[in-house]
Amino acid sequence: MSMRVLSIQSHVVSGYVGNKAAAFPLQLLGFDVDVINSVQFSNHTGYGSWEGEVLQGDMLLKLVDGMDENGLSNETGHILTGYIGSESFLRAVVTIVRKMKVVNPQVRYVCDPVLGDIGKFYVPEQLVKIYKDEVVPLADVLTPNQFEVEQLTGVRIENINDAQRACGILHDLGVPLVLITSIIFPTNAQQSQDSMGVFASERFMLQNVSCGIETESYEDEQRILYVPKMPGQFTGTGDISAALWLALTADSTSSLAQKLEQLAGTMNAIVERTYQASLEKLQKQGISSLEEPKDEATRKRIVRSREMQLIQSASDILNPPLRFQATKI
Ligand code: PLP
Ligand code: PXL
Repeated sequence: MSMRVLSIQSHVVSGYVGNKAAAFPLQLLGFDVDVINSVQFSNHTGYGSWEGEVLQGDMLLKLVDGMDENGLSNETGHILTGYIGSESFLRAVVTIVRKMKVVNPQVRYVCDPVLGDIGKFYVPEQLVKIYKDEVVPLADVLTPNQFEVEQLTGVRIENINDAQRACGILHDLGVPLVLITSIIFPTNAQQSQDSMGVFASERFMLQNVSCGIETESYEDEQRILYVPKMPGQFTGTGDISAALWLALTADSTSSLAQKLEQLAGTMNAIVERTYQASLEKLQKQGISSLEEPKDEATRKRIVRSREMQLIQSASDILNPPLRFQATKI
């Protein structure tokens, strides 16, 4: 399989979200990354203020036309998309993915359907319908969080059965592999208060021949593991985990459980390192990390202290520490 990824995501000058979060781990793991910046901002929007420009859908199509003129998009093996803020840009992405899949049916589309997080949208709500009707059927791999799965399927996820059922609906829409990057079940004996579930579901199509008649059936394989939830809000974890999941699932030699364990091991190491670094930085600045910031400048310093320690985590990306065990459902 081609080791070239086309990653269409945000660029931030300072910090690690979007392409700044995805390109480094992919490159470290041996992928060539063709990078299209959907926005160029000074920093992520969690700071509350930023400057920069947004790429329009027609400009995205032009860039890919330019690649086509030089035969460059033929080499793409994987397309990765993350946060997309407008209908026109999402439609342009759909056009590009369709076109690339016609030229090369082997291209894998890994889609992080960024909509929002528990109870709130980051993007216009109209995008839900486009994701459901046009994007999900094109995706080979989908990496939603709990809120996004609920929006895309209409299933409220309160227990493992609900997660299974929701993934089944996404499989029915045409996506063979779903990773729910974080789930908090309201009640679950296996899940402690400060942990969250990471859930993977893969559908295998089976061809059966019986009495000369060919029929198709399927089998779903599902695995879950639980990781500790670090206190505080971190930005960019979803972007890093989608990139890592692209890399892990490009390799067909390991099992679904192993991939999930490697993903969670690396993510936990990165978030843990980020959390410790944040505590240290804030302590030096005389800010208690748990207190509600009294002013905007302090809040921005806290957000800054929580930028992902991505570069510092290179060895955990190359050699995922195995800290958690996935279980079969
Ligand atoms: N933190 C850890 C430890 C994880 O394993 C993952 C995903 O695998 C995430 C965070 C990503 O969570 P989210 O997509 O909600 O940012
Ligand atoms: O991590 C998602 C993301 C992507 N792009 C931009 C963002 C964020 C999160 O805040 O601000 C520009």
